[in-house]
Amino acid sequence: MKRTALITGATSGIGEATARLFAKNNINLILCGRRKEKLAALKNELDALVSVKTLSFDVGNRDSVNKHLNTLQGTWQHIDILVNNAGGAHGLDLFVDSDVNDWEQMIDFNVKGLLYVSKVIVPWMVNRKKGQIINISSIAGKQTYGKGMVYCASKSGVEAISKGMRLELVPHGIRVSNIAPGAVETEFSMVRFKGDENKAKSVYNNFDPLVAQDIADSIMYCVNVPSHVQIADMTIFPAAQSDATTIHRQ
Ligand code: 8X3
Repeated sequence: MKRTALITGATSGIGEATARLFAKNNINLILCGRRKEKLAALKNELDALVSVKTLSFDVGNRDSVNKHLNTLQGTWQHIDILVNNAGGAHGLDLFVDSDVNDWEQMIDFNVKGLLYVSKVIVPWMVNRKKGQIINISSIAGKQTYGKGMVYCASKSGVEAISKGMRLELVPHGIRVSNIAPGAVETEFSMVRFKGDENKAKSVYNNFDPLVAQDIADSIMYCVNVPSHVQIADMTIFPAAQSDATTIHRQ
């Protein structure tokens, strides 16, 4: 039987690449994101392969999350795979110089948004006694770096949530995978640097960064392992990276 996946942050980067890969692998899709036109374009592209539903909302807005996810009825509630991917970094500044609005966004999206979405979907998985949750964390969740304190804190939060979910959900037949990428060239740095293209590009200068497809492939691996296997944690770097702040550029 075809599985169904719900992906947050499906309009770009890792979420979009995962949507395409899941469709190719015959997994029905519920695509969530803020940009309606991008969701519609993706649905249009993937409709020929699988059933696709789109929901446009902001994961950081609890009422909106509840309202939109609760429009899912019948078999659309039979979600086999939840990919908690929405989130991002805002700013790269010393704490004393950082903007409180940036903190709020990172905590609202990366931590609270993931929790709001999961609060609706997980009970449906518990009822069916099956499901897989893939939480997209970051190397920043495992290693704190200067100027990234709040982003790192938000991703440490994701790491803690993945561990907590696993403790509570394994008895219900639900597997939880935490994926922590290093440097992936997506819109990530454009968002972090608020549209400053030069700054964003310089993050990926003089080495081969990961691309969204690399992480989509890892997610695909996690959801394709046999049912007795649970990938608890994956950290994925480009070949040139050795920790959060060490990249061999040439
Ligand atoms: C993205 C990786 O190293 O910029 O989460 O924090 S990093």
